[in-house]
Amino acid sequence: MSTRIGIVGMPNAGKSSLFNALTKAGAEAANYPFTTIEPNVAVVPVRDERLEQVAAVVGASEIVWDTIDFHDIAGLVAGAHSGEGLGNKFLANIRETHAIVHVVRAHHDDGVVHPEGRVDPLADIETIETELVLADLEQAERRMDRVARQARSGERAAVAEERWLREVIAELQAGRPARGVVVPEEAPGAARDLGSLTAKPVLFVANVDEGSDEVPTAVAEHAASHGARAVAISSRIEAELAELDDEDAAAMRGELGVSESGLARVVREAFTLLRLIAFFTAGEAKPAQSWHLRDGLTAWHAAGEIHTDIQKGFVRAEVIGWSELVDAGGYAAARDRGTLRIEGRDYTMSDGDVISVKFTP
Ligand SMILES: Nc1nc2c(ncn2[C@@H]2O[C@H](COP(=O)(O)OP(=O)(O)OP(=O)(O)O)[C@@H](O)[C@H]2O)c(=O)[nH]1
Ligand SMILES: [Mg+2]
Repeated sequence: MSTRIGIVGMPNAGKSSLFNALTKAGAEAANYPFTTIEPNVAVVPVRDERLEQVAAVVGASEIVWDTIDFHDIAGLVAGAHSGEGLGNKFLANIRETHAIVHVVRAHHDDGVVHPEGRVDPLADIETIETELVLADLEQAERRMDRVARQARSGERAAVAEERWLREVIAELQAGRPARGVVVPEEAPGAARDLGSLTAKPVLFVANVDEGSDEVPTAVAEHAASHGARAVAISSRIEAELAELDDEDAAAMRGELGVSESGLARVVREAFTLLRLIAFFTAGEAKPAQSWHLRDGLTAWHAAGEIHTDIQKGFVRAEVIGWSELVDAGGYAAARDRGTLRIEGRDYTMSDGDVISVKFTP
C-alpha cells in the first residue's frame, strides 16, 4: 500500500514550494496567503542508489521506484477548526494519511507576508497544533455519539471503543494530542475509524533562510519533547533546484554548500518516522523495484506488498543483502558464495534485502 503524507502549516509557510520541489508538479506557489485552494496530491519517487547498483549487477531492464504520496493543503489559521480561513475544509483530506509533515516558517525574507506579521516558528507550531487538536476534538465527539449508541447494546468492540474515545476526548480537551492514548485490543480499528490528526507521527520541516541548514533551537526542542523529528530546508531553494537538471542542480548545491538534497532528507526522515524499511526485487531483463515495509515484518508480509497472489501461494523466499549481491556481481556468483539464502515465511526482513519469492499460483 502506498504511504501517504499530509503537509500542514500556516499560510505562506512554504508548503506548496516544498510540494513543488517534491514533485516538480508545479502546484501554484505565490506570494499571498491561501494560494492552495484545491488539495494537491503528488506521487514522489523514493530514489535509492542501492537499487541502482543492484539493477546494474543483475541486468535489470529498468528501475521502478517505490513512491510516497504527498498531500498539499491550504494553510491553517487560528480558528480553522471552526471554519476560519480555508484550511478546515482540507483537514478532512489528510485524515487518511499515515503521517504529517508540518512546515513552519523560519526564514526572515521581508518580501514574504506572514499572516501574523512576525516570524516566530514556535508560536506558529502551537497555533497549528491547537487547530489540529480542536479539529480532532470535534471529530471525536461526533464519533462518540455514534459509538455510545452501539455500546449500549453491550457489543464488546463498541464498549472498548467508547472507553478509548472517552480517554481521547479527555486528552484533547487538555490540549494534548491523541497519540498517547493506547488503542484497545478489542477495537483495533478504532484509531483508523477516528482518523485522528494528532495521532499521526509528525515531521517538522523548518523552512529556513537560504544558506542555513540548522533547525531553530525552539523547533528542535519542541520536536524532541513531542517524540517528533525535525529537519531544516529552504523550500524556495529546493523548489528552484527541482527546476534544474541533475547536473546543474549538483553544481548549484555545491555553490550553496548544501550537500544532500533537502528533499532526500525529508523522504528519509519520513521513512524513519513511519519505521519503514526498504526492500528490493530484481531479476535479469525484468524491472528492478523498490518497496517498503514496516520494520520488524516478515518475508510473508513482503510478499503481500508485491502481490496478494504471491503472498497466498508463498512457498519460500531467496534473500540476500543488497551489498552482498553487488559484491558477488550477480545471483549465480552469490549462490556459489552461499550468500543467497533460502528463508521461510517468518523470516524478518532487513533494510536493503533483495528478495525473490517462490510461490504456487
Ligand atoms: N525567501 C524565501 N521565500 C520562500 C521560501 N519558501 C517559500 N517562500 C515564498 O513564500 C511564498 C509562499 O510560499 P508557498 O509555498 O506558496 O506557501 P504555502 O505554505 O503553500 O501558502 P498557502 O498555500 O497560502 O498556505 C512564496 O512567495 C514563496 O516563494 C523560502 O524558503 N525562502
Ligand atoms: Mg500552498
